[in-house]
Amino acid sequence: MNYKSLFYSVVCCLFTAMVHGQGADLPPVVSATGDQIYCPSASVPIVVSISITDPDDTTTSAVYIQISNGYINGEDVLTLTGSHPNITASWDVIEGELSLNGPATYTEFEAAVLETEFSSTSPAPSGNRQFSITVGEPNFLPSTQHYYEFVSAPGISWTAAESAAAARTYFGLQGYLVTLTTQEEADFSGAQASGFGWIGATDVAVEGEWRWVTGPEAGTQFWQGRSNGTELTFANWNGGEPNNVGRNGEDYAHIAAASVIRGGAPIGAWNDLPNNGGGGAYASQGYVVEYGGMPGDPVLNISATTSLGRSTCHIITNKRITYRVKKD
Ligand SMILES: [Ca+2]
Ligand SMILES: [Ca+2]
Ligand SMILES: [Ca+2]
Repeated sequence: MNYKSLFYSVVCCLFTAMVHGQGADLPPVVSATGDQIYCPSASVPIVVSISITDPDDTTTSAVYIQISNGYINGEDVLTLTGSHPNITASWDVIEGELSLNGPATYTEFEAAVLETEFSSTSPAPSGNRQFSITVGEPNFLPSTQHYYEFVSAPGISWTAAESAAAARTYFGLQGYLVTLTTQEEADFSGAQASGFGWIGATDVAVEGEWRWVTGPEAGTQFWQGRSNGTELTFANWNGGEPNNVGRNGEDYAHIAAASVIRGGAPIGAWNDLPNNGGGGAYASQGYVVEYGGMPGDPVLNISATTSLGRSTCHIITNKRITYRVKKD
């Protein structure tokens, strides 16, 4: 091979790699319609139409349908109806998420999503609902358009977790140790971690200056001081935290286990720890990775959202039929 043909083959392969992204696995594209009205004591499909296309696959392992906004635990349920021999559904009451588990073809998943219905046991359900339909493992939060994933890695240090998160990608999106800038995002990630998980915050550079040091927010200070300190943007500390205890202090933040939440703090509240974590409920279990918002990320459409509005419906019954009328 002469230099000229070597040059062209390198350019060709670089170009091919750029066009096709990382490896051969291209993301599916999901779109859905369905902005419907819910009548109490009825059930209603969560979509009117659904389309899942994929340039290089015909099957996938799972589709997740989550009540991503307005979920009322103990009242709301998503149910798969109809006959879907290659798909089993499981309902996670904590996360408000119905998993449709295959493997099955996209066509089969489309049919299953079309026959997934929302219902509420409340005679007068309140508020609206938003549903997110996602192909893939990490959960999607419509308000940030980002994906979140807890990675189990017992014993991992914060600094190792930071590197490990940055080494992960999801359909070409750059991973980073999670940055939590709203209560919704903090609650969402807290529910996923369901225990201990490192997050992208530290005050190692200057004691008491708590900053996000990962992701699009890298460098942003969100808290000044200890537990009686000042919230500058958003913080979600556990009661009495951060306290920087011990001879060497505590400079790395994590989502605390539910068993140590105190002082009225929400599940998923944060604590500061040394780089290697602590013992018992403070022993490191892993970390939470966020995907989205980084420079150079590809544009993905692997989730779609639909919504459900509440209506005042009255029920008309005659001798033959019962039907519901939307009253608005
Ligand atoms: Ca974030
Ligand atoms: Ca500290
Ligand atoms: Ca602490």
